[in-house]
Amino acid sequence: MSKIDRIETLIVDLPTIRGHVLSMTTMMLQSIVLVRVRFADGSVGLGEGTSIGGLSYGAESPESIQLAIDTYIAPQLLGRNGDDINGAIALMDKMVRGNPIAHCAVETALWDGLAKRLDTSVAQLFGGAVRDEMAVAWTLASGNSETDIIEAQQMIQAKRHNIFKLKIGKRAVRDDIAHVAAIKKALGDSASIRVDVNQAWTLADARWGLAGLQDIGVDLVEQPIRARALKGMKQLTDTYEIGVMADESLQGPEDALTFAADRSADVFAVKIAQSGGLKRGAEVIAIAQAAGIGLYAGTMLESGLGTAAALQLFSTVETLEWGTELFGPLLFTDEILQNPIEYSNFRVKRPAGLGIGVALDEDKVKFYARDGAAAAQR
Ligand code: MUC
Ligand code: MG
Repeated sequence: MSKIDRIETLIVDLPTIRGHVLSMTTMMLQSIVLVRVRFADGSVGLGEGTSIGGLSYGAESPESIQLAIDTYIAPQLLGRNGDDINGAIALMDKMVRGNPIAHCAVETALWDGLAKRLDTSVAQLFGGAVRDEMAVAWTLASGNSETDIIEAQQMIQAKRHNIFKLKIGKRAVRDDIAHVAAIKKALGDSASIRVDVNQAWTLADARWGLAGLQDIGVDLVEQPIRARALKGMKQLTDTYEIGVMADESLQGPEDALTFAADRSADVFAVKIAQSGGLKRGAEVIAIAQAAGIGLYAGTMLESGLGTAAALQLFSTVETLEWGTELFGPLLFTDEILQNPIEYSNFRVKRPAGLGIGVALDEDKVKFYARDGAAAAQR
C-alpha cells in the first residue's frame, strides 16, 4: 500500500508540424494536460489528458480537464491507498460526473505508479501483452490534395505508414469525394484509405458520401454523422458495404453497449481518453469483442505519454482488426519524452519499460509549459 500524497497538473502546448485541418477546426497547437501523482513511498505515476481543438471536438477543454482534476478529483483521492485503482475509479465516477478525459489522465497515472511499484508494465496489469508492435495509421489533413499525396508517398517510402485516414467534412460532399478519389488514385493499392468526417454530415449528405466513398474503394468511414444519431448510424451501417466506424459516439461502456445492441457500427474507434480511462476502455473493447464489432485503437492526438498508455492497453487486445492510429507524437515539432515512442516498418512499438514505459524530458516540459519560454516566444 502506498498513500496518494500529491496530484499535480500542468498544461503543455506543443506546436503541430503543419496545420491539421479537421471538419470543425484547424489545429496549429496541441494542448495536453500532464498529471503527476506522487505517492508516499516516493513513487510517481504519470498521466495525460488531451482533447482536440479546444472545445470544438468535445465537451472537455485543456482548462476544464485541469480544473476538474485540481478542484474536484485530487481532493477526493489524496490520502487514499494508491493501489486501490478500482476504488479511485468508483469514487471519480460518483463525485465527478462526465469528464472522461480528466478521469483518464488521473487513472493512467495511478496505473503507471502501481505498475512501477510492482516492477512491471501496465500491459501486465491488464493480463499481459499479446503483441509488442501494432500497425499504425497516419492522418492526412493538410487541407490540400497535392500536399496530402506527397506526404503519403513520403510516409510509404520511409516505411512509416501505409494506412491513411483522411480528414473530410469541411467542404461540400462532392468536393470531398473528389479529394479522396485523387489520393486513392495516386496511392493505388499501396495503402489503405479511410476517412473521418468528425460528425459533419447530415444523414442525406452521408448517403451520397458513403455511396461515393464505396465506389472509390475506401475501406472505412468514421463518424459520418452526429455522435448521438444512433438510428442514422445504424441505417448507414445496414445500407452500405463500406465499414462504418463510431468514434465520438462512444463515450464509455454504456454507449458501447447501446451501439453494440443495435449494431449501429461495424467498427469501434476506442480511445482511452474518450472511454474514461484504461479500465473503461477495456470494457468498451470487451463489449465490441462480444458483439463481433471490429476494433481500432483511436487517438486524441496525445503526446508520447498518453500514446504509451494506450499502447499498453491495446497490446493486450486479442484481435485488433483495424490496427491503430497511435501516431500522436509524430504530429508535433518536438518531443517531450526522454525515450520517444518507436515507429518503424509501418508499426508502432509498445514501450518496454516499467509502468506505461516512458519518462518525461523535464526541460522540454518546462519549455512548452503554458507559462514557459515557448509561449513567451510566440
Ligand atoms: C479523431 O476524430 O479521430 C485522430 C486522428 C486525427 O488526426 O485526429 C483524431 C481525432
Ligand atoms: Mg475520429
